[in-house]
Amino acid sequence: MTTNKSVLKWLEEMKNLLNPDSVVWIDGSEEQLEKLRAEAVKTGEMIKLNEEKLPGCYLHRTKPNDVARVEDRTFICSKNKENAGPTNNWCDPQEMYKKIYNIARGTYKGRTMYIIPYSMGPIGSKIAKIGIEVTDSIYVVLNMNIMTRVGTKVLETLGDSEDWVKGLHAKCDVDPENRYICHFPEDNTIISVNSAYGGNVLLGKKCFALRIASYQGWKEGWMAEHMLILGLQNPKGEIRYVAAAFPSACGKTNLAMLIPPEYLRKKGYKIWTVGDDISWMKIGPDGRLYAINPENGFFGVAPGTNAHSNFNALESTKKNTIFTNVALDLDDNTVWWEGLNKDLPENALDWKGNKWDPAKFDKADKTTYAAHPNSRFTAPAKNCPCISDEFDKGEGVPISAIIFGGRRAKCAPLVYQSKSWENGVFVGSAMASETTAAAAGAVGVVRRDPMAMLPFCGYHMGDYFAHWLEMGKKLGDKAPKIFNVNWFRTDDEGNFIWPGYGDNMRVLNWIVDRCEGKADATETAIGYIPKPEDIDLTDLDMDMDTLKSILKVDKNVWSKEVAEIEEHYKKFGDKLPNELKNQLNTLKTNIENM
Ligand code: OXD
Ligand code: MN
Repeated sequence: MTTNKSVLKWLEEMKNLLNPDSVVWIDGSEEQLEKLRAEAVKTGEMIKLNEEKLPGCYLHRTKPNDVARVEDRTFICSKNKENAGPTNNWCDPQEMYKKIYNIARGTYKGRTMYIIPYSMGPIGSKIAKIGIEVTDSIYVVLNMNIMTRVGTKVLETLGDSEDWVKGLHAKCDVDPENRYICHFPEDNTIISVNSAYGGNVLLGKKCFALRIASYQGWKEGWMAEHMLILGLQNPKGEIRYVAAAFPSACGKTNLAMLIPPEYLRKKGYKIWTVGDDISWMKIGPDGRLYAINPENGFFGVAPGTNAHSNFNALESTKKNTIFTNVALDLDDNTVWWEGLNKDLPENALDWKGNKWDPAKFDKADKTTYAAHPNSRFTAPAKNCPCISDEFDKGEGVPISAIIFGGRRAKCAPLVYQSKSWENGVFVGSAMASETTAAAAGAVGVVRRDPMAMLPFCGYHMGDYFAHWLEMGKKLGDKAPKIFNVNWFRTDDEGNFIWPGYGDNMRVLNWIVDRCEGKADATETAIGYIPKPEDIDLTDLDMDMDTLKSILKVDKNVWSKEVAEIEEHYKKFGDKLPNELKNQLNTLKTNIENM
């Protein structure tokens, strides 16, 4: 398939290490993929779903101990511990290579080694990069085929270049005690053992497109961010692009595929999806920031996805999709998950493959759920009814605004604009949210998650902040404006006040208007908030006072917030850029003077 010496040399090493019975190059042809699907069905690795209702769709179940990313077993193995920083687990690279090679050694015996050449980003794009993943899992091959661009063309594009990322995945015994997801940024290498769950084994996604790529971006002067990208089309047909970072499972996929409220649709407003999870951004020839979505599909959380919350995502899953850990409706061989609809299936298997009893279903008890709370769909992006024309083009889209956000019941207002790029970097660096089911561990705890990159930044986060500031200097007055949103303010009973979903379009419109100099704002201690009358409430059951309540910046809440940010910043020690220290001091003074 290739004469690239660096590729062949590494593959030889991998073969010697893993000892497979056979080796198969993934060429990307439908014929080969179809054979693999048939094999996976034969061995029970995948279940073929109803061909009429869900053509080309399959269900896969992971082991119950392997259902989410494992941050405590994820390592950044830079030569120098300091370079991994305070937010990553670190291990000396030589020690870690030794440890995981010992775990992986010989484990492909009796199995096939699949070699997947893949491109993150449209093949040949100047912003795209190439990786090669070896795996012993057909599920991984088929998911990678949806999530990235795979096959012969990728190798042709790579040619003799040594600029590619090595990825080794070995399923081993799926033993959680010996599970390691390791990144060697200085070697462009990823190794994942003892897992078969998407986020840990689809190495193009979090491992390459965020952890390794963030490091590459730092070294090469670009950015790899945990951001959706959307295009907002106005009635004149103009499209403005926005990138937005939210911690896992805060509704990124929903925002990326938003359907505007009817009265705005009638006027001609529309959202186009470029990406739902990751954005690679480079400064273009005109000095603006251009973004591509390096992925080719959506690895979305299934529970809660329905025709109201995300019609476009649901549509995307209707063909050629792989479902993981959802319930199987035996009546018609389709899938089901909590929140899909109100009709609990009478005759279904739960995500573990056991008979499910709808009578025992208790919303408050997740152990009674039919689908795992972090069950997923892997759907081709081209299935999405609102996929942008720009999605498959390599040039990227010019970004007008960057949005940060998180789940904050009481703190951040519905939306505010930072006062400058530096101030925006400060806002991103202090981001916080409640944890969700996307990562293993406690759910519902508030944690700081700078730029939503806490689990994904492949180097010292202090350096990462400095890189953001540096990018701002390069961009100058062409820099995107930076905003913060919070859809999750709650009332005293804990109910969400803002309706969210499609109605978030009302906030996006204000953001884009601000970028175009068309909307007014009120300066507050934390940034610019909208004049309440500038958030259009047409057709919404919300009065001005309620809107004002979620635009409010509360002195007591923010004094506490400042103290917490001070604590959070201590972690970064000397690496915390002075600009951010100054930003924090300014905020502190502003709040004191409120
Ligand atoms: C995801 C995440 O996208 O956990 O899966 O962020
Ligand atoms: Mn994500």
